[in-house]
Amino acid sequence: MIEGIITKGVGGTYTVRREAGDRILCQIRGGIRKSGVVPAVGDKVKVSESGDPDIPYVIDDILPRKNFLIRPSVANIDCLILTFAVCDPQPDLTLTDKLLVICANLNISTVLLFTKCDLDPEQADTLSDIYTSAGFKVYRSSKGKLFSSRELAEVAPSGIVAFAGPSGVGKSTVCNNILENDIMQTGDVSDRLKRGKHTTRHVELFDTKTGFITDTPGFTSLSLFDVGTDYKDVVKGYPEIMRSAGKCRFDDCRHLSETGCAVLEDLEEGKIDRGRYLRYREEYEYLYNNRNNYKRRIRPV
Ligand SMILES: Nc1nc2c(ncn2[C@@H]2O[C@H](COP(=O)(O)OP(=O)(O)OP(=O)(O)O)[C@@H](O)[C@H]2O)c(=O)[nH]1
Ligand SMILES: [Mg+2]
Ligand SMILES: [Zn+2]
Repeated sequence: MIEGIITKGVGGTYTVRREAGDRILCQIRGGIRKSGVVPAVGDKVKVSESGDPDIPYVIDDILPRKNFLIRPSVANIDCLILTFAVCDPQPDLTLTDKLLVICANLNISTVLLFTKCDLDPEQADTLSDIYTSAGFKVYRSSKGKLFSSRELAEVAPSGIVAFAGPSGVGKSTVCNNILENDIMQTGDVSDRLKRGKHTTRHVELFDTKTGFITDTPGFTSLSLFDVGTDYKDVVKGYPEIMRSAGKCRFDDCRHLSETGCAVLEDLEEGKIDRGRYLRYREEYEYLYNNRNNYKRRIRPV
């Protein structure tokens, strides 16, 4: 059996890149389908010949996943680059922070990429400061100085790197820059709605000098409740709150209004960004108040 990695899946037919670098077309063995596991881009698989000249190989086995993100659907991510524009479209920091919570809980390492910094350098500085002091690695991209292969190699020296974020922020533009090829179609931001037009529709892994990148379709909203995040796990997306929490008087402090809460003290002293804190509190309270409705969850990520 030959091992490879799924780089693309369309209508039940999968493209697998073999170790040698060539790509083959595969169908999947019925048994896998019955087990309920849906193969995803990024899956490491074992394949053998199928005997069918149209789709000459068959996926016999999917190796255990290191992690799996449902939306975008990618397995075995080594680093997720959360991509947001500083404007056009305006950044939705609630969405940014929710994605950070999800990735932290799935053990997916993340960095932030703020794009279109040429359009509003001041906003770029403000956002970079907020997230750098929270404890994240932040990169910037602008017209004329797009996020590059050199920076990509710094983010992840090998493995799978996925770009995720809202529509129209420039994910495909950055991927094209890294691949030195206009392989991904890009689209304007709508003048009327001030939103992207969902130009990218599928997920595909491309070879880079260091591993793989994948562009992903943009998305607009996300519910931590739907993906099954526990209220106790919200804090994992907030390294700055976890840092201060070590000094809280009570071990089970929720950092809402408890006496001796070091997070609230650090917030008053300006050591924690108020916007970030308020988003933590809102999400914590929402999930806490709905904690008994978890059966309604769609499915855990
Ligand atoms: N000014 C400026 N415009 C940019 C920058 N990066 C991308 N754009 C423009 O933003 C628009 C959207 O870019 P795309 O790369 O298609 O965005 P996307 O994130 O892939 O969008 P979806 O595929 O819809 O999710 C295009 O018109 C790009 O030319 C940048 O750094 N500065
Ligand atoms: Mg795109
Ligand atoms: Zn506290």
